[in-house]
Amino acid sequence: EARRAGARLGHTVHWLAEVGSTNDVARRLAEAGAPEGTVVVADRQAAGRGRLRRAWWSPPGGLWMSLILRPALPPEHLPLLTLAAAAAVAEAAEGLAGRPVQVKWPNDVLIDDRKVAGILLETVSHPHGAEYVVAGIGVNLDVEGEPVPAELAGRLTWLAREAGRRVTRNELAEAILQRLEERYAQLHQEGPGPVLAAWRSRAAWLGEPVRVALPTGEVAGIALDVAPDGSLVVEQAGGRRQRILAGDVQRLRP
Ligand code: BT5
Repeated sequence: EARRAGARLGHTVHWLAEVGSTNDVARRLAEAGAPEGTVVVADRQAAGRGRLRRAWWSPPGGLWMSLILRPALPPEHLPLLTLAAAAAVAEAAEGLAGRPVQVKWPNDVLIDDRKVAGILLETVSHPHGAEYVVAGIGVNLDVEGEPVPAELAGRLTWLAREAGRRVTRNELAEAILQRLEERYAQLHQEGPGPVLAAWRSRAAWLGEPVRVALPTGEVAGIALDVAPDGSLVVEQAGGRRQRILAGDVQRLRP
């Protein structure tokens, strides 16, 4: 265990060798009553996951981290935690890499259109209203000579490569937790405005034609904005605007 003295997030950090998914470890700790701000970090994940049970490649050298949050936010603002985390990771990565870092709706962090990090928020509600959120953050930091899986080659990048220097997991985790702590407090104190503004200022593809894959089909149009509930606003041909709560965005190139 390590500590960030006096911090709201990261007061307790469990560093583990190999786990299935740090999100599962954090969930077990949360169920057992671990307080908000407890953090789990693993050297590697055997079953790291993304949204919709997709696999997340988690070799040694990356930052695979989950945080327990017990937010006092209205339920409609919970999706903003994903945007707050993505903005915090982008800010931290940009500071360390010295390269512009963008966010892509809803949960991606990109450098030059390649994914450097992803966020996976899992919310657990109980009948009695007690609720916690596990915020999983995966950052490709270094790949330590591991071959990049063929299906990801050219679509991902890692921070050491972009920074042109070694960045330690410690300094990256510290920078992310510090930024996230600020954004998390801001969300509670000031509502969605500042977090949305921070996210928008780094957003990739706003104003551009996109195609969004939904469980039920597909929507094509211009990605106009992100709404106060964290949804993506897409303007379809003919001017009809649609708010999308979950989906995968692809850029449409002319
Ligand atoms: C995400 O899902 O981007 C969320 C990733 C969250 C990972 C963290 S690590 C700590 C915590 N514990 C976990 O088990 N998870 C969290 P999604 O938007 O669904 O993107 C998944 C897709 O990204 C995959 O289908 C691949 O195409 C691609 N991908 C997989 N591994 C990647 C990697 N290391 N870097 C970049 N892209 C990757």
